[in-house]
Amino acid sequence: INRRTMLLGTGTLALGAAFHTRANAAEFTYKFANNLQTTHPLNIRLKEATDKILEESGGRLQINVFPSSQLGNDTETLTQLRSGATEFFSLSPLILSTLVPNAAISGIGFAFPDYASVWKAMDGELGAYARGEIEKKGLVPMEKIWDNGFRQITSSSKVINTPEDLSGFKIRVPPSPLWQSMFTAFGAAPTTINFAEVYTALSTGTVDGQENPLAIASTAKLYEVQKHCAMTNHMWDGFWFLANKRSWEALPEELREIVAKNLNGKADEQRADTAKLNDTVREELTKQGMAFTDPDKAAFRDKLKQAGFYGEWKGKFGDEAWAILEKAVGTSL
Ligand code: X2X
Repeated sequence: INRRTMLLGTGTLALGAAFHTRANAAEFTYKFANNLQTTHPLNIRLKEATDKILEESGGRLQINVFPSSQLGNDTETLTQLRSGATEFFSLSPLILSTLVPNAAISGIGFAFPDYASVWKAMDGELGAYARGEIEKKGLVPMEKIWDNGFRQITSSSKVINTPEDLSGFKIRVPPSPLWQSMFTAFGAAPTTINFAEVYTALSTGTVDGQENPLAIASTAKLYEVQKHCAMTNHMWDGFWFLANKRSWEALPEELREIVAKNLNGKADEQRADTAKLNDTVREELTKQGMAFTDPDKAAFRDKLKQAGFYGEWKGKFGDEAWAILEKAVGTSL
């Protein structure tokens, strides 16, 4: 008896415990990474969607959300998504362009005049084109892109009113050739920094400014380290919801349907929340001490034209992609 029985007993207990845990755990436990704070509409609506997915799957699929770049910065997380270490990730089309070059086409400066034209394009032919490019690289994009917003330029000291004010301006841009190119065309001095490191870079003075929609200036508390904001609306940006292909295909069809239904289904509410926040939060930021300017946007667009920005990117994206963009926005760029 003794030793042998005791070991056997312990073994049985351990097995029993493992079995018990198994019975309560989901059949699939996946991670969803993103770079935004929990207070941003993307995370609020994403939490609602993943709660619904758990419920509607009868507890079979649990998607745990990791906000604020908890699993790594965007560049690192894209690598994890490709290997399957992270199953889901929401990413700007422009950062995704480091893997899928033509995904960046929706981020061309001043392409969209308003949200109506954005959603028409992204839920239409332009979005379908981008998703096709993403699929070719072995990632699975959800049908609906979520909103980040129209981007504005903030600065720690300098007031920005004209494109000339950007001359030599040390500005952070996300890791993407298109962003680097746009701010080089403006005459600024852009530095590539992942969003996870932006607050620190601004507070230590590595860079003097950054550009993001107001919803992010607010939820990421950039007003603590930035003084001025120029409402340039220089481009629109969103978040593709991406899945690792093997992880996606490992889900039975009925679970894939539940995921797609809920992630796509929450997009409209998230877009409405974000647009509203981008619209209303200026007053809040003013109270926090930020000073706003409303520059002539046409001057900034002209600066890009003169610098050859549009011609250069038309060449890079190719005539086919450029034609889809121009058709979507209804003008020649
Ligand atoms: O990195 C940024 O600035 C952000 C949060 O807007 C993106 O994800 C592109």
